[in-house]
Amino acid sequence: MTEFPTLKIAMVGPRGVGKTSVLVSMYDELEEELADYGCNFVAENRTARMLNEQRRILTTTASGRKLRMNNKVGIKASTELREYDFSLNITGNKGATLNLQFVDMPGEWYLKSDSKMVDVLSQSRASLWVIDATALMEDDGDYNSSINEPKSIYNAFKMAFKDRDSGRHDIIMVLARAETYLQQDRNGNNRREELLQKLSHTYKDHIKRLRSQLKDNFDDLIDVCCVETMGNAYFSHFKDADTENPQAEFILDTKKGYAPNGCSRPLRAALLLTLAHALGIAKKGFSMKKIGYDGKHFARELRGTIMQAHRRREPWWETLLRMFGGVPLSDAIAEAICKMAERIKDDDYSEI
Ligand SMILES: Nc1nc2c(ncn2[C@@H]2O[C@H](COP(=O)(O)OP(=O)(O)OP(=O)(O)O)[C@@H](O)[C@H]2O)c(=O)[nH]1
Ligand SMILES: [Mg+2]
Repeated sequence: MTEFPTLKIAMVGPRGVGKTSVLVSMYDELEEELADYGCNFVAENRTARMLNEQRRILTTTASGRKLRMNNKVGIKASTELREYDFSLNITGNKGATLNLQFVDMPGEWYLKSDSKMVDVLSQSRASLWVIDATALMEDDGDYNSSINEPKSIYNAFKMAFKDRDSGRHDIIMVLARAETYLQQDRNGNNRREELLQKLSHTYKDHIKRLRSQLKDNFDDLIDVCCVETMGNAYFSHFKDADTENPQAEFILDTKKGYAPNGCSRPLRAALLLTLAHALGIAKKGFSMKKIGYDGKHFARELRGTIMQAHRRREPWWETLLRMFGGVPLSDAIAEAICKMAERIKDDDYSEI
């Protein structure tokens, strides 16, 4: 049996935006969600140990009353490249699995255009570009450049893909620390649309340039989703606002504690986009937002395409068959994929 290449996903973003935290919370949510689909999402031993340790820190941080972004509390800044390995298979089947690897690098590497970072990015199938939502939204976005460093990230993508002439790379923009803007007020409204508009407005030039320079590697849409990594941290103010190092301060909801929400969205997007492209159903302009309008329709289309590929004995079918351990195809795979797609809600994704 030939090995299915690992699906490699790079975590992208400067220091302290929450890359490592997103990974921890994503695993916590996804493990549960995929179990509902009859799938196993398993962290390799080393990965599980690393995640457990980081989760412990995140949970302790979330139990305080206040949090200041100064790297004195909470998850420590990453100092080396770490690979987080997972596998995905159907419960009860010993067949081959889909292997996933998230590569988490120190944010600093993005600022100094580290060559290892460029290599990782260029070899990845997708990237989760983590953006601190509070830097975009608060104080007129004055600190967005220094906190989210859009220019450095743009340069990183440019360096990674300028010499690559084929192969897709999906970018999923992940708005982290977003709970302040997703909570509902008394009238049931939230500030999600405002947040998405701010993102669009602030990043449109960078995205436009990325698209025009790297058009063979990027589709015209980039997916966006919001995540709540701790789920209980609400923005209060910027401390030392007039210095070079403004630090956001958050009030934590102690009753709620660590309550991640929406963190499985980025991986769901990466998985479904990979499947959709591999199976050829993703036409130009395809995005998770489009799927989001009608998850059931997408599931049906995906199921039909899988069947056709199976009949024609195309390689992707073989891969999918192995991924789900040789279970009678139509039922098990279509079922898992349908459930995954149907779960997508209208407000899960947006596009830029
Ligand atoms: N307010 C708030 N803070 C969070 C949240 N999730 C994580 N943090 C805090 O943000 C800090 C930085 O997060 P990390 O995940 O280490 O950031 P990173 O992008 O991996 O940073 P580097 O490793 O330095 O590149 C941590 O100390 C966490 O305690 C959240 O949802 N809200
Ligand atoms: Mg980190």
